[in-house]
Amino acid sequence: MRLLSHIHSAGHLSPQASAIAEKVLNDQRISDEDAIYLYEHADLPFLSMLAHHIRTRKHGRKTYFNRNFHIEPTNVCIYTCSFCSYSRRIKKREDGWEFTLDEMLDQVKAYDGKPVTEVHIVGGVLPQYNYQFYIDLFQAIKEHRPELHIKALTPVEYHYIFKKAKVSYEEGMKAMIEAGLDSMPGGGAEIFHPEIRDQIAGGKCSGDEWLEIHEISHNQGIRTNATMLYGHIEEYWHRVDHMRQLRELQDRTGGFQTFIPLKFRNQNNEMSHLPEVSVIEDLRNYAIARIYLDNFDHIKAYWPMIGRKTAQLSLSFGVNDIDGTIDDTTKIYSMAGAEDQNPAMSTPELIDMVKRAGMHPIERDTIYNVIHDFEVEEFEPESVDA
Ligand code: V47
Ligand code: SF4
Repeated sequence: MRLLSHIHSAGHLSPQASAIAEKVLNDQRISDEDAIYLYEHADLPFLSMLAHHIRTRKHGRKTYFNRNFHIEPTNVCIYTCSFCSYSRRIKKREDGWEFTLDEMLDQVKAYDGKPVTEVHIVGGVLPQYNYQFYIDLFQAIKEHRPELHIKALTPVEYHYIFKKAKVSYEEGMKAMIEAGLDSMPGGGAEIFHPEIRDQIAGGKCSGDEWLEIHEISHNQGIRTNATMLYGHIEEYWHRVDHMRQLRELQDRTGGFQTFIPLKFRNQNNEMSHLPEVSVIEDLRNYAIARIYLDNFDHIKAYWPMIGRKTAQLSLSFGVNDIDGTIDDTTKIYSMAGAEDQNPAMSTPELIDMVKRAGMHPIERDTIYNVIHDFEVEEFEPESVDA
């Protein structure tokens, strides 16, 4: 309770803010109204204190990253999400790419002998990338490198390919897992509420369908992530509604690992007229997510999207994961105007970034097993590839 009296003495807290602080310090869940109050009224120091308290209670100073690379099968897409800077509509595909299965396998083979632990596969939706294609791809990757963790596709792709193949979500997810799928990334969530989703998500799966496919995946034993695309046309209550649905699903299954807020970037898309939110708003959003999502273990700042400096700052606002090395294998954010046009960070750079923020760097695998603890180990270039 010393922190509570410190918080009180730091300024005049409103009765609502004081009641929220008491809940957090007593390890109690905050309500939707509390979260909306925080979005509308709470200042940065107050949010930092509460979020950092929770992050420290859960993880101490531990900050996780992994060694990963992405495969983006295509940047052509049948959907028309208005925030997407990446997809080339079917009709104008001059600068579009469509990799074959063999080309994707070659991208995996390029990492032979390198200590990556995860391949993250996500891209546009096209008819030729169908149910059988992904089964064959996952099997081929596992045949080549069985220990490489496959984190692939989102309910956007699964909903589309399962409908076309006329298989149920249950049957489809079971087949994908049997073929080698190890976990699902958090993409495609955007904002669940139809009032916003119908305006931005270009006809892809609904919020309910997204949640259902994650629930089925959890019930079939794989872990998944969740994202929220914020800072465009949504209001604060839409963000809280989105996080409430994630928190409720997590209460039922416990299958989510990490929540990843994704800041809307406004270059080269149909919503370019909207300004991007400030860094202050990014930090407030990370902190409120950490405070509200009490049943999520991890909050991730995805550095290729948010930028290295904000990712470093976010570690004092509830964030305890900064994704991975990436190795310049994703184009989604550089095309949307993120600072890093060729996103790649070496392991020493990630370690340095975390240490300079006063935190404790840990290399993890996708499901948070510790691979290297860089507080107790020195980084050894000859034993581990940068
Ligand atoms: O669903 C697309 C977002 C997501 C823009 O699970 C945009 O570990 C901002 O989900 N501005 C895909 N965001 C990426 C994703 C992801 C990334 C890293 C790690 C994980 C994980 C998941 O990217 C899409 C969409 O919400 N997005 N365009 C844009 N202009
Ligand atoms: Fe297609 Fe995904 Fe872009 Fe939407 S966000 S248009 S589903 S690639």
